[in-house]
Amino acid sequence: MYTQAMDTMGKEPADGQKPVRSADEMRLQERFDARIDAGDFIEAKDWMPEHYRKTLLRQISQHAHSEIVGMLPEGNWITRAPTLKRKAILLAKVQDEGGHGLYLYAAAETLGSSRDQMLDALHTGKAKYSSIFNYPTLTWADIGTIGWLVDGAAIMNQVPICRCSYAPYARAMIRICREESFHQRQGYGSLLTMMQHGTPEQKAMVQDAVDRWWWPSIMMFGPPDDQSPNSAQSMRWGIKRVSNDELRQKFVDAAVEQAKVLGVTLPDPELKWNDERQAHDFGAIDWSEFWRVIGGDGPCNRERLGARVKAWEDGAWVREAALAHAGKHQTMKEAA
Ligand code: BYC
Repeated sequence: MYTQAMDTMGKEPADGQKPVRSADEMRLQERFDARIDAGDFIEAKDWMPEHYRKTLLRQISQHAHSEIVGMLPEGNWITRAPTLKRKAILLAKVQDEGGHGLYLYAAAETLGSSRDQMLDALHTGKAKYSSIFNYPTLTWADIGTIGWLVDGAAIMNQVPICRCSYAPYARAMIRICREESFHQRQGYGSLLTMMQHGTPEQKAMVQDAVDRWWWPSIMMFGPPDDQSPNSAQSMRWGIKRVSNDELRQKFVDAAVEQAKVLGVTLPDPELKWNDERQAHDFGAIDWSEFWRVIGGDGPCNRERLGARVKAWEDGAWVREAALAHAGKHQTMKEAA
């Protein structure tokens, strides 16, 4: 069985012992902490603690894998988009996701891991990718709903990462977030067209897609703060700027208003405005489902990973040909 739960990147040694550090290293650590406290950005060439480097590598590579695996459920609908306009938009969106993956792999490479190592971790089930892409896209309305809810959740989570303390990640995120807002709007626009001009069947299809994607979308922000082992340290280092629960709450509050305009019902009978908190209360999330999905046992985990591994194996001849071509040119240059 494929699992996403074996990633060891970014973890302290198993025996919990801290390595002995020299006086020089302690000075470097103090300087690093002072820079983080002052809100400075850290560049690839700067000294950084090993745990900071590994935490970033874990998060950025997981993020890159999510973009690449995220192409699969949407790519599945390119040939079946209802109009040429929608097909062109979806093609552009899926291509953007591939680009996001490449920016992020490049940012992760600055931390000392090769692309081959990261892809190997994905293909062997050691590295995680976002839980959300282990759910199936059953109808055309799923594509609009992914744009609205999944890209909407991604923007909510990723805008604060534009201020991440690690500069190469922050720079990649600025470009990604610009494109994500187009993705969110095209999804919402597509659903709005179906809800305002569609047949009763099309409207029901939108509601059904929202019913299936709502809970997995709010799980995307990760476990509750008190069950999030990485949050405290990542917040201290300025890798994460806003907590999982705070982002989830902001997303729910925004989505409630958007759902009203769309004319769909969010599938949570406990969702209601709380005047005291000035935020919406919402029902209990089924965290056992979340842990099961990230543990490798979601509806499409095997299919998604199988598709990535197959694409990698089928593309071997392209990589070999590109290397042979580059080698030939190098030899010709040297001979000239
Ligand atoms: N799915 O301590 P926590 C997109 C893991 S791309 C799977 O809170 P952290 C898009 C977590 O890794 C969306 N695993 O962790 C693409 C940790 O396990 P490990 C991707 C999850 O890192 C194409 C454990 O649970 N976005 O939207 O502080 C088309 C405990 O969690 C998830 C990013 O990657 C999850 N949802 O916080 C359309 C954004 N949540 O590694 C759209 C960057 C948690 O300790 N990443 N886990 O074994 C982040 O902001 C953070 O990594 C997270 C998790 C908020 C996701």
